[in-house]
Amino acid sequence: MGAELPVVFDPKDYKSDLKPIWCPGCGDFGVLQAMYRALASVGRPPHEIAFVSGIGCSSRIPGYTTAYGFNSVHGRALPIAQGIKIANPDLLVLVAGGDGDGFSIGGGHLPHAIRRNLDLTYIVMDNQIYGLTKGQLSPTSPLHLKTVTSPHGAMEAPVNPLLYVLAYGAPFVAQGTPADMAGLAQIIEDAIRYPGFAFVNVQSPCVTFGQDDWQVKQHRAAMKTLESLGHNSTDLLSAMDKARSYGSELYTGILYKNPNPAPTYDAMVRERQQALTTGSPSPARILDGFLQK
Ligand SMILES: Cc1ncc(C[n+]2csc(CCOP(=O)(O)OP(=O)(O)O)c2C)c(N)n1
Ligand code: SF4
Repeated sequence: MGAELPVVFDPKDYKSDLKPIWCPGCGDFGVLQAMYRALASVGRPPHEIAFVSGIGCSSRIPGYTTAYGFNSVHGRALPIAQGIKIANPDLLVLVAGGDGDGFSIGGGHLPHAIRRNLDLTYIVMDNQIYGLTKGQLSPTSPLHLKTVTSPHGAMEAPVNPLLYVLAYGAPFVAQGTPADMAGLAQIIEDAIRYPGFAFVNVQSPCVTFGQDDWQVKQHRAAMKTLESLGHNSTDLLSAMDKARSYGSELYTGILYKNPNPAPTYDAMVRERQQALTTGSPSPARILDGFLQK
């Protein structure tokens, strides 16, 4: 008998029959393409992948893949994904959604997912606006931005997602843009391969309600790859320094990658389950104990 040939996947193996209904030119199209490429490079079959999202334009993304998908509840993608990973740690679990979903209504879940350090990849399509509900302010909208809910300009300073997740101890933090598809696919692949909580902030422009001067064309001109700057992604303080420029600089690549990954929560749960069941009496013996007079 000959040796079994390794299964090689193609990006189109992850593409579902559902046609995306995003507005033409939406940045999320590029994120989806980068995702297909990353998944093909990682090479896990679609039936071994669970893709969870919240609610929003960006949260439609799981439906456009052949992986198991759950387009869940606004702001609740992370708790659901954590439950799935703990129940079935063998699954590759991906989480995606918008900046509103992740940093506003779902913002309270993020620190806890980070401190538990489950082996998840969380991709936020950060368009600095609420797209699905037609252009309200989001937590990452820049100060003074005029929207339907801020006709005279936003009065709140934006959340800085990169600094926020670094401060909470995320072991893998990166940023990308669909303006650099190859770079984004590589970032997503690296995030998936990282054994722990990996966060990817994707600057994904909303062509319909987003800022006219912050679209893919402007990203292409503004982006600076961290690699070309000689950034050391194992240096947390340097990563925080770069993260401080969120909103004024577009750094792409891996900001931080902890070189000594900590044990993941899912691995610890599995270990504890094994420890508690090894050498324990069988259920039949336990039942016998109750039945004895
Ligand atoms: C509990 C709940 N509150 C509010 C909404 C309404 N809602 C749906 S999507 C959304 C925000 C969408 O913005 P974002 O998460 O940034 O995603 P985008 O559409 O921009 O990709 C809101 C407020 C909802 N569906 N459920
Ligand atoms: S409203 Fe914005 S985020 Fe939603 S599909 Fe259209 S361009 Fe994309």
